[in-house]
Amino acid sequence: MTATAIAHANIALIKYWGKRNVERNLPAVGSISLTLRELYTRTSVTFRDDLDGDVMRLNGAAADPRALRRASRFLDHFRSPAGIASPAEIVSENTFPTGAGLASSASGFAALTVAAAAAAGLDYNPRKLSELARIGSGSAARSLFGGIVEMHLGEDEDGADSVAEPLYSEDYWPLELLILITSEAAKDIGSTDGMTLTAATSPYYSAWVNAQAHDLDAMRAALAARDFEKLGELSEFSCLKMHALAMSADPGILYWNEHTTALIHEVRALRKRGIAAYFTIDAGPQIKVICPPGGSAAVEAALKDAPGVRRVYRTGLGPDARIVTP
Ligand code: 2P0
Repeated sequence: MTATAIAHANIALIKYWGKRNVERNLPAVGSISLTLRELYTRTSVTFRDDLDGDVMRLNGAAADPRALRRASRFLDHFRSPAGIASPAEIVSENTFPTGAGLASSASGFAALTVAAAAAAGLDYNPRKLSELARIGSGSAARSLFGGIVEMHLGEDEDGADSVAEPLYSEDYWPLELLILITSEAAKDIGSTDGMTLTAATSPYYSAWVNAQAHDLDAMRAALAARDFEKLGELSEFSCLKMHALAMSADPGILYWNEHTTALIHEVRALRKRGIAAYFTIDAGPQIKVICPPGGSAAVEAALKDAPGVRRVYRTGLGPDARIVTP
């Protein structure tokens, strides 16, 4: 009753922000993302009768009580169909900082899903695993799949069709990404709380939700044509729109620091000099730069010493989540 899984982080080009059902964690909008090779979570789950309750180690230390409670509740979705009453030991490691806008909940819940299902002896297909991962964290549904992935909004009240689907494998278009870390501090307001506040208070929320189908169509067309400029323009548009939406909540949510803003200008200045690069930003202050195949070395050289850049990750597109030997 033990299994170990790896799942890769992902970065959305067309962003998810907002839930249509908070309890079931159903998104209010679809999204499209890239799965990242170098950033991943490795998680082991062991169901053990000798434990008094669930225990979890995260990056070598006992997980904080909130993270443990969230993981515990999530594991009930596997214990219950498998008829397992035993507590679980969870051991999880990330190759990157946790909780700082680097999609740790995406790879974390995806890896936990794959490991927990295998440890519980549940033979679920990837679609079902994606549905379960979504209950843990919306973006985790996308981390089940490698390459380029679409998360569907879905229509079912129970969320059975709010699942991700692979659009293209990682070989289709070997895009490269740079992740420029400007702060390793955990963020003040998490994505879930940020989305709930935004939906409840932003005057722009319905406009955001209503425009998403159009943005998804446009991104699918850019991907089908391997049109890098269009992909980049749409990514910046969706990113800035999402952050403008969050800023329009009451009180406004601002995930950026001064370096984030400066780096937006730097990326746009690079383009004026003929270097292909577009930014996107998630619920944190890090800048992610999308580069065409073979293009990330020049962008890294140009940006790695910019003020406020503490660390740089460079990555291509990664594979599906999977079971590994411990
Ligand atoms: C995304 N983000 O599409 C968007 C853009 C952050 C900004 O999905 O509440 O951790 O667990 O479903 O998936 C981060 O939010 O939120 C996220 P929950 P999640 O990648």
